[in-house]
Amino acid sequence: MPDYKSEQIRNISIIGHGGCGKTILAEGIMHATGVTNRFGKIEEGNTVSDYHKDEIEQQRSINAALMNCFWKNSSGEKIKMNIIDTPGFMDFIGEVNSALRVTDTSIVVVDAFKGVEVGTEACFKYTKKYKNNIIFVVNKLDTENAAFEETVASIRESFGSEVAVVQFPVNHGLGFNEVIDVVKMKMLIFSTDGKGDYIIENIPADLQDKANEYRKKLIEAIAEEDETYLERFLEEGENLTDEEIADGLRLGLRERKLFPVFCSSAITGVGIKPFLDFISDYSESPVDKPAEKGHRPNGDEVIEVKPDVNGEPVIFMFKTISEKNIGELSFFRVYSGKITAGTDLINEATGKTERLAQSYSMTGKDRKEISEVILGDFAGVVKLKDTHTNNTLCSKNFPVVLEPINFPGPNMTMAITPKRKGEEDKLSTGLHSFHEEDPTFITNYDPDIAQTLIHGQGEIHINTIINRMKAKYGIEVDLAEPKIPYRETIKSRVENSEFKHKKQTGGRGQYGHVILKIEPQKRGQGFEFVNAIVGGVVPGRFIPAVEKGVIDVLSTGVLIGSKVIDVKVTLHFGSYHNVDSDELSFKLAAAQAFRKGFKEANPVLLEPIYTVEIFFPEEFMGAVSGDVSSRRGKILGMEAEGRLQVIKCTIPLSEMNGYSSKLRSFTQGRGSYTRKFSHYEEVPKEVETRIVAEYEKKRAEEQK
Ligand SMILES: Nc1nc2c(ncn2[C@@H]2O[C@H](COP(=O)(O)OP(=O)(O)O)[C@@H](O)[C@H]2O)c(=O)[nH]1
Ligand SMILES: [Mg+2]
Repeated sequence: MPDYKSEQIRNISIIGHGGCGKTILAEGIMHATGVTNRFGKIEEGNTVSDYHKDEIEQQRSINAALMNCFWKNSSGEKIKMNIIDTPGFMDFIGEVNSALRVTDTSIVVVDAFKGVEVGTEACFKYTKKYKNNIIFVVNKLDTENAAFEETVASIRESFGSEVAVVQFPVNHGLGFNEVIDVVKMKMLIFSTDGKGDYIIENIPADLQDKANEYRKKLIEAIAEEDETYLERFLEEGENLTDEEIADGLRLGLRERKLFPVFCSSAITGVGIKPFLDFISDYSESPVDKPAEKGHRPNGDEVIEVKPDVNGEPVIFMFKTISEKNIGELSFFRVYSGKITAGTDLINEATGKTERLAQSYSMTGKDRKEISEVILGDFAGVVKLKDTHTNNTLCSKNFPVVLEPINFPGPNMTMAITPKRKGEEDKLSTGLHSFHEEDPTFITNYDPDIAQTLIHGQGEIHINTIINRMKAKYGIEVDLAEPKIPYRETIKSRVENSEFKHKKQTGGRGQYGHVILKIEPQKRGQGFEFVNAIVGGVVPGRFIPAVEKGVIDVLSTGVLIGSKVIDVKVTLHFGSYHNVDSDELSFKLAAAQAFRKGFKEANPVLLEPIYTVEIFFPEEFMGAVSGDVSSRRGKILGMEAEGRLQVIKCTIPLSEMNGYSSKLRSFTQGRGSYTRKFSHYEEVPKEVETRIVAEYEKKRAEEQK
């Protein structure tokens, strides 16, 4: 049994734009709380969280990393902290999503020079959905150009008046080690050896006014949270008691009415301990959380899963990783009851029973066996039969499926083939296992274009997968833009398209003769075959062969080998030979007659058109809309959504190559888009001519 209770657990995610210092902050926390004796460095590839080979090589986080440590709150009670360090790069936003889904408090790290960045906003957006308590940490205050006030201004501009400074730096810039705490109204002087220790002194006289000013603002922010505070504030001015301030901080944090701002230099350990104190004292424990929402496995009726330490066990799988010598490792949070070694649970996604033989407490790549996982706690478990990210496992007495993590849809699609023939199956196995680890990576085989496709968040995401494929499975691959699923159809009618298939070679000959009427159908009406033969000029037994002959051409195409759609074919005349006619002859005759008639019937190419919604800051309007036009796009509407502009338009799929990277690059990373198949439309003549010419050239080369 662990020596802490669920009330003593804090589940924390560290989020923010790439490079603001999240991983080092996590490292600093591990060091300051005594988990590690050595302070890892990004450049040396030895941090607790970035331990995967690709993370060390790229010097950035790719996977959310789990770790834990112990701290004490102001009453001397032990606090267990489960911490998830998340990657900041937009391509790995799925990892941020999973982390926010299962943590109660988020530390939002902001670079003291750069202020709020694209990634800060992108991550913060998800904290609203999962209602995390928020703490801002202005990091890298030890850098020469660190600008605290400007950074706070940018935080307030992006995230609102709830932002309240609880600390400000005294000597930010090189050598930074002093901070004024405006809750305690003291000055904290830190050691800079990474251990995070500090001594407390009185606020120097020359900083007293500034401290009073910040304290006043903090108290105003607290007063605004709640009627009772406001009344007290109006009566007493800034003289709320310490207790009232503490209650106000607690309430503000939980109700997201107060986003306190802390100071740090993660790399020297400065500032870390005070915000650990703050989280320990004020932020929500798992038992403070409202009930989780779920539903019965076979119904929609909402069921509440209360954070009950004695409840039936319910756990939620938030991440799966595949480790070299261990195999699959799944991380879960307990949402009701507790888990002991050997607990049998049902995976409601598959209906299968899973035995949780051994659970582990995780810190980076290190794991420690634990005998019991209590309500609210995190743990890892190895080799479950059939359990993946987003699955709920529960006791058979209380079947429930918890709300899944809502992963963002893909932004980029590529066709993938192994470089070496014969590795197709191995490649497919690998791709599917990557999907289990990372649900934002998707793979499928598209029979329409006969290609295996992979979908991801962007170029870096896809490249990461490709590199892993090589490292883990030894498979090298080629990537290509997916083929466009063009369609072929006709615009006018041909009354008589005739073909006589006749062969006289020695013994029995071949004879089939048909006349077809070929006409266009309305879009979406599909293919129709009509038998209008009278007087048995084509005997009934050959009619199916005629239809088959036409259908074969529908799938192989006439112009560029794409599917033919929306045509009506009527067989209305023909002839046969008593001895030589057979099914094959009629099939060949019908195929030829159809091909010939199709070419005469004003054939056209159709291309898939997507509805696209593009989100971006106003200042990029010219660039975004100009780019849409250059892609043969048609703008359907524009509107403002919050601080962003939205363009709704249609764009042909064939014009969307590499769109996600391009949009990011000309909106400085701030643009994003979603797309959805809409309909098929005729390809403009000049484009069609080019496509047909390319197709014919390629065929000619293949036949050489
Ligand atoms: N000077 C300074 N550098 C820092 C600090 N925190 C992180 N860094 C450096 O900033 C870079 C990015 O840090 P990292 O923790 O990987 O950022 P992440 O992408 O947010 O995880 C690394 O080179 C770190 O050593 C800090 O407080 N001060
Ligand atoms: Mg990192």
